[in-house]
Amino acid sequence: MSKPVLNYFSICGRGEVARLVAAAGGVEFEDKAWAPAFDETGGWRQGYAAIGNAHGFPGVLPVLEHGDLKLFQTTAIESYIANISPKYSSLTAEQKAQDMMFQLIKSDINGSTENLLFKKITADDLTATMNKWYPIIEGLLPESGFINKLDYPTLADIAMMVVAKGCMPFQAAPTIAGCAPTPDKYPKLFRIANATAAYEPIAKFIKASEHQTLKADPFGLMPAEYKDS
Ligand SMILES: N[C@@H](CCC(=O)N[C@@H](CS)C(=O)NCC(=O)O)C(=O)O
Repeated sequence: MSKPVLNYFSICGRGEVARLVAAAGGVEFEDKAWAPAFDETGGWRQGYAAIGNAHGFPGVLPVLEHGDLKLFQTTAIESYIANISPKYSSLTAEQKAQDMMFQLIKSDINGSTENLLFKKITADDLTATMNKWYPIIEGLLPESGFINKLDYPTLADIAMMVVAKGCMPFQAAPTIAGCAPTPDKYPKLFRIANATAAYEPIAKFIKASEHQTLKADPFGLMPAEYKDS
């Protein structure tokens, strides 16, 4: 069968976990990035809605196309890619459920952080939300190793890496709001994020990524040192 095609904007957002799990799981895919993601007004550059609409979906991204299978909804796409990977398809029900729990934590955080960037909530609102999320995540993470106790990262670790390292909206919004997490305060989150980013297939993918989507910062919201963090 042909390679899966992932349609998403050329930023981190709801596309990066799918990209990284494909890389980690050895699933060859086409990373069809809508670039530039934004127009000069700061809104999404128009035209992308036709991709989902063509399959009867709402006009949102990500959309995955793989032969006859068309999917929207981020979590479904992430899990599908993991499940067609030889590396992840044999995970136990417990491991898959654990992965999905962290995928959905990431998804909730995506919603709150983008709400600040789209000015739907205030910096104080986001700070209150994130000051609950970061300690909860820290409390759930293991002292050593990856979340599913394998010697390689799974979707859960990748989702936490994106929360800790992804620019838009995961780090950009907390940075604006003044509530960005630090390794001092949340050592387990950053340990897992760093170990996941260092996993060879992931490190290789990030290095080669055409639009550097993980850390893409189209509005220049992040401090200079962020790129090397
Ligand atoms: N529930 C969907 C939401 C998708 C979504 O809202 N995507 C955003 C980008 S992160 C989008 O396409 N926004 C453009 C729009 O709403 O017109 C999912 O989880 O994939």
